[in-house]
Amino acid sequence: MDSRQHYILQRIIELNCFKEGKFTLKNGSESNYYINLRNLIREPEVIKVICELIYDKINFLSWKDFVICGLPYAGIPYAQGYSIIYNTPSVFLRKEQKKHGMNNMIDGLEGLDKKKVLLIDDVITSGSSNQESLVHFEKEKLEVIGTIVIMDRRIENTGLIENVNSLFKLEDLLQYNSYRKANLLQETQLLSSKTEESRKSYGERVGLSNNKMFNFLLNLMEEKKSNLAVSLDYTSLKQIYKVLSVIGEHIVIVKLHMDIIEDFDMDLCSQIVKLSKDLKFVIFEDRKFSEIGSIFQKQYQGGMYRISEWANLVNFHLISGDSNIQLFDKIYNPEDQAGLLVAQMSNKGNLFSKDYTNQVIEIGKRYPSVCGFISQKKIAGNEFLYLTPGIGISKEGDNLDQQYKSPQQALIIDGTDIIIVGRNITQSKSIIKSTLLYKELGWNSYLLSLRK
Ligand code: BMP
Repeated sequence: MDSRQHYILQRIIELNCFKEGKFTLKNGSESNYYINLRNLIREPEVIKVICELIYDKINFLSWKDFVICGLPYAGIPYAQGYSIIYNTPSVFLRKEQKKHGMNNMIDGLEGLDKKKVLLIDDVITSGSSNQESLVHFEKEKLEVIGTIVIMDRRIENTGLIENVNSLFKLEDLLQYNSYRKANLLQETQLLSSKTEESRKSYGERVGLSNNKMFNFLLNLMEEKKSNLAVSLDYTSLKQIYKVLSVIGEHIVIVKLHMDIIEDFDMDLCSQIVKLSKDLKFVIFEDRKFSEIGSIFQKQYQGGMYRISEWANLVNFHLISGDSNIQLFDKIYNPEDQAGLLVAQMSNKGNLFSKDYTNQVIEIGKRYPSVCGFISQKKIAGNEFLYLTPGIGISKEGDNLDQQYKSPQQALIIDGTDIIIVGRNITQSKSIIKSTLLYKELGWNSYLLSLRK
C-alpha cells in the first residue's frame, strides 16, 4: 500500500466515514461495519488524491477513449474532479428523469463523439444502483466499459456486475483500522514502559551547548514542528534539487551521499545551498570521514566535491582516532557548520561495541565542533543531538543488511532527537505524502515522549 492509499484510509477513519457496531444495510442485511464516504468530499485534497488513484487504476487497465460519469450522487464529485484534472470529457446522469425540455436522463451527450463511458461510484454494497443505471446508457447507445468504485464492500462478488474495479476493499480498511489501533496501542504501551524521566523539549535545550548548529537545529525543529531528516540517496543531483524544492519546507535536514552522484555540478550544489536557506533546512554530507589527517583535509576541502563549501554537517568514524575531528575543529566555520560522530549503526553485523560507543562519546565531549551523534538512541546528555537512521513504519529490512525501527520506537523509547528516513520516502509512490506522514509520526511521537 503506498502513502496515498494510506492517506485516504486515514482520512476515511478520521472523517468518521467508517464506524464499527451493528448496522442494517440498504439491502436489509446486517453488518458490523458502517461505511458512508460522504464526508470525504469536504476535502479537496482527498478528492484530488482519489482522482490520482483512479487515474493509476485506469492506466493499469489500459482503458482509453471514454467519457467519465459519476453515479448520482456520490460518484459525481470524483468524476468531475477527474474530468478537470485529467482533461477528460464527462456526462451527467440524473437520478430522476427531467420533467421538461428533452426529458433527458443523461446530460452532455449532444454532439459527443465518444461511444464508451466509464462510471465512478463511491461505495459498492450489492451493485444494485450500478445495475439500475446501465439501462440509461444502453438507451443512449453508450457502452459502459467498467466502473471504478472507491470502496468495494461486497461480501461476495455475485458476478452480476461486470468490470467493477475498486481502489479499496473492505478488508483493506479493516486491516488499516487494526494497524492504526495497534499503533496507538503500541504508543501507549511504549509510554507506559518508559521508565526514565520525560525528555526536555527541544526549546528547553537551547543554550546547553555553545555549538551554534546545535542551537540552530533545536530552534528550527520547534519552528517547523518537524524532527525529520530525509536521506536523498539518489544518484542524480538534479533529482535531489527537484525533490527538495517540494519537501524542503517540511524537513530540518537533508542527508546526502555526494560520492554516489552521477551528474555532479558545483553550480547545482550552490542552488541547493540557496534552496536550503530559502526553505530552511540543513545539508548533511554523510561522508563518514575516517582517514589520516592530511587525506581528510583534502577530502573535505578539495577534490571535485569541495564538501566544505556546501555541507553544514559532516560526520566521522573514529576508528582511526580523533585526528580528523581535531583538524575539523580548526577548519570548520562555527557559524553554520558542525560535526557528527558515528557512535552506533543500524545495520546487521556492524562491529560497534558498547565500549567503542563510550569512547566516541568521550571524544565528542572534547571538541566544540561536535553537535551530536549518529546513534540508535540517546547515548549521552542533553547537550548533544542524536540522529537515528534506519527508520521505517514497517520493520522489514531491505533484503541486505539494513534494519528498521519505527519513529515511535526511536523517539519515545530510545529518546533520539531526529529521525533519518531514506527509501521509505524516496521509493514511495508519493514523496510528498510520505514526507508528511513521517513528519507527523515523528512530531507526534516527540510530543508523546514529552509527557510526564
Ligand atoms: P534507508 O532509510 O533508505 O535505509 O537509508 C538509510 C541512510 O542512512 C543511508 O544513506 C545510509 O548510508 C545511512 N545510514 C544508515 O542506514 N545506518 C547507519 O547506521 C548510518 C547511516 O549513515
